[in-house]
Amino acid sequence: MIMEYVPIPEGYRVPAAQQGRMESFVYRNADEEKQAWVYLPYGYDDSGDRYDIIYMMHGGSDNSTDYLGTDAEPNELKNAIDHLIENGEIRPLILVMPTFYPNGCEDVSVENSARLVKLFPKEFEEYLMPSVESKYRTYADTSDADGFRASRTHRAFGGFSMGGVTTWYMFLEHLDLISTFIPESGDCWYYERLGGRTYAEQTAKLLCDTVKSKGYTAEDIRIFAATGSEDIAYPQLDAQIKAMKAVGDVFRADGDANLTYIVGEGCTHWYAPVREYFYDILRTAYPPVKQ
Ligand code: FER
Repeated sequence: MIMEYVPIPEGYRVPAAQQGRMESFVYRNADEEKQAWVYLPYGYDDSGDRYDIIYMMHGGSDNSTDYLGTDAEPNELKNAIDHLIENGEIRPLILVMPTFYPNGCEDVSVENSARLVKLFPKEFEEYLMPSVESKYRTYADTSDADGFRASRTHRAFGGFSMGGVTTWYMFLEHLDLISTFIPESGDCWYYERLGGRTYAEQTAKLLCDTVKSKGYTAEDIRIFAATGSEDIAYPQLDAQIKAMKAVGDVFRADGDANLTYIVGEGCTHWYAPVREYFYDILRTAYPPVKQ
């Protein structure tokens, strides 16, 4: 399905009356203490409810503040999400912005970033997700493999650029933990760097075979991909998406679609449009839950 790129309305860029909270979240991985940013929706503390959760990864040489900002400096996307929730356009949800860089990492080259994003699915499964979801009220009843698998339909992972590359690694490794994937301006680098174009058919087949080999079907996964027509990642992601549509019945772009694709006309490789695609995706992917 092709989804239209709709910019964030001016009135949604400014602070909402009912504001969610940006919280710094510290956890340990195998080597050190790391920090992520967490967005908690307005009313979280009083509700006792459980919430869908979305993890969003930044791009190469960027950091965990780039998607939503911080508590001191929330950005237009954070404000827009507050408005969407306040006006009942989406369900309230929890967002987590982690980083694939170790603390103080000075080598943010594409080579080193590509090496690190490949390692991230392990950190996610062993350290980040259990730490986050034992603290915050997600649909994981228990913070163990059973609890995380049983709640996979309430968990999403996405990201921009190298964060999009990360998203495809997460797809290959953690379909049992995650149902919804939001790759923005980043392709799958399983075969080689920029492999979404150079190995488009092979990549599509690998993704398709991964779904099937784990016993899942089209109904079990959702992909919301986005990029800009002038984005440096466009040729890679576009070739990959085209090949995915052609590969068989696992990725459906028409009818009962599970593969949704936004191309922002004239948009380039940076956060302003990428935050807006995410705003659009939220409105489609997370409608309010009917009482
Ligand atoms: C792409 C995916 C990721 C791409 C670039 C990147 C040029 C990331 C680059 C960087 O972090 O420098 O398809 O296309």
